[in-house]
Amino acid sequence: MAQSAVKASRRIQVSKEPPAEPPLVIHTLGDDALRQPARRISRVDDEIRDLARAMLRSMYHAKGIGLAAPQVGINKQLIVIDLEPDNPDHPQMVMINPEIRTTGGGLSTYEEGCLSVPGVYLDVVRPSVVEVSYRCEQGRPQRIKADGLLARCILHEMDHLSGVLFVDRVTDELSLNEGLKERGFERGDVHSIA
Ligand code: K1U
Ligand code: ZN
Repeated sequence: MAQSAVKASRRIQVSKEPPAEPPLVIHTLGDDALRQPARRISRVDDEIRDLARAMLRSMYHAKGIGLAAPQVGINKQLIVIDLEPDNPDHPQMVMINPEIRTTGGGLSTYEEGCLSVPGVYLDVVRPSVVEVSYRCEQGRPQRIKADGLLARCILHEMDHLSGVLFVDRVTDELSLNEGLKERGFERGDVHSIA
């Protein structure tokens, strides 16, 4: 294989057209797979890149802007993000073994959703800015300082890697109970963080 072809196969760029069928099934609140801390990835190889591609396609199918491997039942520290799924020129992000380096910028509140708790949207307070180190799909170390929706999405996806769901961080008990009931989820499956 030519060198350029080898490099291209290590890059991740999948069609943003939602597939008719999702390659991977997304687990929902109450499923134990969502509560396991994810394992570090020791080698970034084709298997990991294929998983990232399948996760991106599943995310586009579900109309989300992010997805973490535990949501598709895979216990690995891998997340994918695309804040503009309708924009073909907006980059797709793959983050392997992400680690929070700093948080700052005060706190902000945002109404979050989660593909693992479909139809439930509730306010969550998080740091406004986050600095994260990770490896990209080619295994190279990266560092990013994010704010706005990107910071929000990174923190939400990194929670998934620790077995934490956004509903665990909701402090408005009344809205939480209503939102869960409306969508048929059990309050007992939420592990509220004090
Ligand atoms: O992890 C996930 O379940 C994906 C989640 C990411 C996320 C959304 C909002 C705030 C924080 C994290 C979703 O994509 S849920 C779907 C959703 O809320 C949304 C979809 C398209 C545009 C904007 C939001
Ligand atoms: Zn989620």
